[in-house]
Amino acid sequence: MGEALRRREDRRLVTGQGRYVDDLTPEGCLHLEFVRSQFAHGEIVELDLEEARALDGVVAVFTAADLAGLGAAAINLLIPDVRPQPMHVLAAERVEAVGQPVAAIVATSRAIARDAAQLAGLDIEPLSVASGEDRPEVLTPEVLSHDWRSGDADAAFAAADHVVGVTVEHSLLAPMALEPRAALADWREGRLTAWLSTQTPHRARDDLARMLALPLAQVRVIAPDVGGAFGGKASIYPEDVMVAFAARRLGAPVKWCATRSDDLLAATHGRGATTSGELAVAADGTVLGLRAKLAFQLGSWMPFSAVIPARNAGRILPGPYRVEDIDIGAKGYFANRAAVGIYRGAGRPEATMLMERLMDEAARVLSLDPLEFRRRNLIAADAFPYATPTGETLDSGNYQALVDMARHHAGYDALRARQAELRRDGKIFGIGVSLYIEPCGQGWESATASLCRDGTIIAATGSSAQGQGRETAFSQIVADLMRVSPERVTVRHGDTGESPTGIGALASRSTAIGGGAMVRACEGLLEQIRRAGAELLQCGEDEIVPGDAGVSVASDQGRMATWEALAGHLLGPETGDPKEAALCSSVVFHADGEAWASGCCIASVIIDEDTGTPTIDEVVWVDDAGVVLNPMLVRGQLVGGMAQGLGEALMERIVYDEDGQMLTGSLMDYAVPRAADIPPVRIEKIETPSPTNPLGAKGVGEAGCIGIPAAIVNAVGDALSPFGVRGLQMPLTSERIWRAMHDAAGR
Ligand code: SMO
Repeated sequence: MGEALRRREDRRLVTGQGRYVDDLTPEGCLHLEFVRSQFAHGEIVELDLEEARALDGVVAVFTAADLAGLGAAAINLLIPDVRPQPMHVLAAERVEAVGQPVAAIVATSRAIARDAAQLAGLDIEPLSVASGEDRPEVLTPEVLSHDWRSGDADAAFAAADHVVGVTVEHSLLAPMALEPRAALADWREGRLTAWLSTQTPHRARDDLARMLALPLAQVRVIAPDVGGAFGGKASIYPEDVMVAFAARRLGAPVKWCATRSDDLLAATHGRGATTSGELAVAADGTVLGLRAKLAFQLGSWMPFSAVIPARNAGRILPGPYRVEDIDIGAKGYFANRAAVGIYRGAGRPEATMLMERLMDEAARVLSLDPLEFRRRNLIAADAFPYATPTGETLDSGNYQALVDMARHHAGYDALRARQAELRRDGKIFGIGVSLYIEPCGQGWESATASLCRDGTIIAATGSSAQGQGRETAFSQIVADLMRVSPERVTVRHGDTGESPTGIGALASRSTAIGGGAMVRACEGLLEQIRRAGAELLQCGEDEIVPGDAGVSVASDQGRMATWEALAGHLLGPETGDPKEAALCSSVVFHADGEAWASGCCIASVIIDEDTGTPTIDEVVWVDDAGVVLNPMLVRGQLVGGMAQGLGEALMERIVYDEDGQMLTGSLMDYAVPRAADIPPVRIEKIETPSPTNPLGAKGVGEAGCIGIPAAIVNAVGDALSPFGVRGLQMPLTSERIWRAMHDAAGR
């Protein structure tokens, strides 16, 4: 542990040996395609599928009438005061978003299914469209409301020397996985097997069983290789359920794979929040109070984690700062659009952006350096565990050290001097700072560690994988604890038929909680190995030493048994399945509270005067992910998150027109960062171990999406401050920046 072990997945994946859902085509596989609504809101007047049904190769057509009696998908109602908007697998009388599935067509080939879908006669009478904004005149029913209050915010604001306010608009974003969504289902001998591109296979199994009214034991969900998810594959979708239903009804394998445009239109979106806040500050630079209103668009139905972004944004809003008196309210609004769910960061980026923009505004009003102003208000390093005013417990951290290290590695004072120099030369250069905290999931995960007949170790986890290198990380844990080489360890995950129950790969929780479970499972297995080894080698249990070859006796290294011999001793001499378990330890690990990662980012940006194009000069970033298991995997996660964070700050945006039609339905119109957009980044770390799990680990998966956008936006704000430009909204495209500079010049 702690070594930059190379990813064992990569040879397979980069040589085209990966197996994603679309690579699986069982004998006799049928293909499903959807007829989708072309209106954002309306009554279905007519749905004529006769022509589609008559097309050669069409096997079946399904409408909502065929699905009567289907159960409901689960929604996680972690906060009260939610009016759940259920998922409809197929629209019945009414459509509520463009792209909503209305009918399903099953054919012998994908091309025929698509052709048949084009032949559907779908007539919709349009109705007025809710746009999900916090304005009653645009028909936006409120479906969620929650408050966090502590101390006396009114008194704090009354006592303040200065009050600053900021409003931030987060565009809707696409959690852009390389592999779009995909589902394949087969029904055999009364059992359903579904291969899904999912980050939560056990949850998907539970949903499919409930919705199709099947016992859990008759449903198996397998996540083969998953090409990214980022929150967008954490909930069951109408398409998944439809594929499973059709497979069962037809008694045949049925497959559906989304196109990129299908996903832009109908996969869950992220962000889409409008936040506004006020900070009360004293003349000496002390933050006294915080007020905020957070408005989240929730789209036309709620995926499992729909309320999580609003909940996360509210509960972490004060960030790493000491603020006792707070009044925070979050609301969620229905809209005739795709569902909005978690997307890498899930409310944390929204909280960080608002708080960090407020901190910059306050520093400006107080004429204090933004880094110095932040430092004065940090929670002290000796104050952990720290009870936040929103009711959370921050387990550990050292925010002063983050700031000091970032200041040092960025050469902050020299950077400010360089800024002054560049400005004298007429250049537009800005420096932006942000601090973030990152809660890394709650609850439990499970693991099973087994010694097999052939002397290998199988480590099965309830956690899942979507490309992060889970097999590498978990084999590293097992190898370290069992004192064997990682090659001896096989990691199993993502198959409800052979891995223990679990929550999945999300919320930056996999290493801390899933890895914590693996540690406990290995400890249990080692105990069994000591007992069995002592019996075989005729010594005390505490004399047994594990090693790559097998177990030996501490006082006499010559006395040893290979792993195979130990397994054979336990299982008996008869030959059997080489993967049969001779010893096995299963645990469900409940984390002792939540682990909180943190970090400090400093970004410098230069803006082209003629075009407004922002170029990030450098990012200097100090992250505290607790004890690091594999620094190379951590760096990959941080840089990947940074790329998506940069996308939010500078270019990404889903656009709907006022009729609810999507204007960004392909990658011709929706901009994602490319390799050339990624700036030079220097990443340093501190390690404050988390006391909540046996590894001392914290999450890293979402940090880049949380901390980086605020640093970039603050850097652009700093660059444009001499122009009197303030409060520019994301994405900070060349055009927006250029217009703001010119509008300011014209005033
Ligand atoms: S947005 Mo993540 O998959 O919790």
